[in-house]
Parts: sequence; C-alpha cells; structure tokens
Amino acid sequence: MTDFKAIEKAYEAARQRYAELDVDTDAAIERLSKIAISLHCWQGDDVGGFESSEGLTGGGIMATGAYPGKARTADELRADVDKVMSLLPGKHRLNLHAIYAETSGKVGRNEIGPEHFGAWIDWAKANGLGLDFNGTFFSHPKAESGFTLSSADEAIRKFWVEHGMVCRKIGAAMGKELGTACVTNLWIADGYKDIPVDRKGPRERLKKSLDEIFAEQIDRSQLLDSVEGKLFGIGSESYVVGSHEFYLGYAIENKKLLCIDTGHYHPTEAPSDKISAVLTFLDEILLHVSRGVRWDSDHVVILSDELRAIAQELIRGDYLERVHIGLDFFDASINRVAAWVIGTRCMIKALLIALLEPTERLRRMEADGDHTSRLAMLEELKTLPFGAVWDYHCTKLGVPAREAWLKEAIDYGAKVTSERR
Ligand code: RNT
Ligand code: ZN
Repeated sequence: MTDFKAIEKAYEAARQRYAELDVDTDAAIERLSKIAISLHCWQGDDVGGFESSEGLTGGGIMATGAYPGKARTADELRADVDKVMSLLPGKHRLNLHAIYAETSGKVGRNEIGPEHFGAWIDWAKANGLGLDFNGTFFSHPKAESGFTLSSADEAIRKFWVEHGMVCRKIGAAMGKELGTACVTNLWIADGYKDIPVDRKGPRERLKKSLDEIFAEQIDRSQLLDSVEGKLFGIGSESYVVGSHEFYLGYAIENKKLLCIDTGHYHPTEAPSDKISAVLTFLDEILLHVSRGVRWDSDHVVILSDELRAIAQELIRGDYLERVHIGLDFFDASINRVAAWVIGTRCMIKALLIALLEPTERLRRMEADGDHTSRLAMLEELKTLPFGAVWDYHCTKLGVPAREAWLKEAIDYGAKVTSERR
C-alpha cells in the first residue's frame, strides 16, 4: 500500500528545499502535467504489426527476446496501451505504424487509407488522445532488395512513393479527426552492407521520391511531416542512403521536421547537443528517444545522463512547443507493458528534473564567468529530492506512485497477456 501521508510529508520537505533555490515545485508539476509524450505502439508486439504472422523482417532493426504474451491483434494492443497509460501521469499520445492497419493483411501498403485506422481513431477519440503515424518501409517483399524509395527499379520506387503518399493521407485524417496535428514520420532502411561505388545515385533518387511524396500540400494543423536519418543498420553497415546530413539538408530546404533518434549517431555523439543546433534553422523537430547499447539496440529508455541532458535542453531552450517527444525502443525479453512504463516514466521524470532546475541562477554564474560555481551547483542539484516531487505528482494525478505500478503491470501480465499463445 502506498502511504499517501508519507508522500505528502516528503513533498512538503522537498518543496521547502527547492524554494531555497527559488524553484517553485508546484509550478513545475503543473507544467509537467501538460507535456505529452508520444508512445510508440510497436513496443507492444516487437514491431510485428498485423499484416502477417512473420513479424519484423528486414529494415536493419531487430527485436530480441522471447518473453511471452505479445499483442497479436489490434484489440489486444489497445488493451495493453490502455494499461500502460493508466500507469503514467499526464495525457499522452500514441504513435502508430502503417503495419498496424486493420485490414487482415488483404490491402496493399500502397492502398491503405484512413478507413483502415477507423478503430484506432475511435479509440483515440474516446480516450482524448492524439495520434502520430509512420510509414512502414520494411517487413515487406518489395523491400527485400534493401532499397525502397531510393531503388533503381522504377516499379519498386513508385510502389513506395505511393505508400508514402497514402500515409500522409492517413496522418492528415487522424489529425483532422482528433483536432491535433499528426506527426507523420518517414524512415527507410535503404543502404548497402558493403562499400558502394555509387553513393550519389540512391540519394538523388531518394530526394526525387520525397519530393513526389510531399508534393501535395496538407494543412499543418492536420499533418506535420518528419524525416528520420540513421548512421547504419544491420545489413547496411557501410552506407545508409538517408543519412543525418541528407535529411538535415532536406528538412531545412523543404521546411519538414527532422527526427532525431537518439540511437542513430556515433556512440560518442550527444543527441542532446543537436537540439539547439538544428532548431536554429528548423521550426520544429521530432525526437525518437531510445537507448543504444554499443549500437542502435533500442534498449528500454532509462534515466541516463543523456536522457537528463535532452530534457534539460528542451526546458532550458524553451523548446517544448517546437519539439515533439516520441519514444522508440522495443525489448522482447521482459514484460512488454512494464518496459513501456519504465521507459515512459523515465522520460517524464527527466522532464521533471529539468523543470526543477534553478536555471536562471546557473545562467548567471555562467554569464559572470564563474565556472567553479556552475560545476559545483550542477553537481549539488543531482542529489536534490526530486523523487519526493515525482511521487507527489503521480499521486496527485491518480496513478501509482513509486514502485506500486510494477505490481499492476505484473498482475496484468498474469491475468491477460499470459493467456496469449
Ligand atoms: C529504426 C528507426 C525507426 C524504427 C521505427 C519502428 O532504426 O529508429 O524509427 O525504430 O520506425
Ligand atoms: Zn526511430
């Protein structure tokens, strides 16, 4: 049993401690409760989708693990997301992929439409949630050559261009129906395992394909287009057509959102440092918050230094209106509902810690050239009682505080997901 009295008492002490630094904890949790995180639906079924029983194939990504109970149908996936959302403070969004269409696999990827997402839209409406969307340019026979939008085979290229076009229509319908713009992201895995001779041709074709996909003007109140680059994938170690520089250029030239996936850079690069750099030139960006371990492994997000740095950038730079926070991880080796909750709660916690920072004080030290105090304070802040504020925030918003959520996730596993074979 959660001891509410103890949580309130601890919060009161924390409130006073933060007040000594001129930080208003009530204002921080008020702001926090308004930040929506876009939960990726694909954590619930290892990026399988409902098109075929084969699940994730190709695309240079991989979900590892054999934990039982993954969602097999849209109804099961919605039930799992409902459970996850009930364990998160605040109102969030759901990020879908084209392979989550409800078509019984009978409609081609280039022919799907908003009608195949009707149940998702109804569900989102009933729960007051926004939706985001992604084209699925992998797990498909026409992606087996390793090339889609940059393919030299005109029939293949055209097929995927059509897919990109219908995905924008689906995103726009979601945005219109739900009254909140749908961020529709495009990521392709095109690339070569070994050293190519022609790096230029595929990139020229990709640009052409994107221009065709984005030709139709769609109101930004319904749809926000975003493009996601990558460093390498399994089977595209030597060359990825849609690299970071490629899409940064494309996004700037065409006023698209750039998607920064935190697992898509060299391990010693800090994605947090890129936010202020790219937002100097772009209006808005999308984040795919992930956790790479040695490579782009998509481990469950934890409260790492880098996650905290990302949250700090969003708050310090006053970027919340311009940055769409999405998650992108998939772990098939542990309870999937719990994995979702762990990662999302960490993202929210990181934002809380950033909101509790006495930023003005730190800025003054920096402006005065007092780098000693800046470092000292940054380290002191790490042991402030943000946990007490977090527990209080969860309690106030009616979701389990502390580790109480875990029992609910495990019970749900025992009652619901363990029945799935
Ligand atoms: C892959 C990209 C991409 C996918 C999802 C499923 O490396 O990060 O965003 O993870 O679209
Ligand atoms: Zn991603």
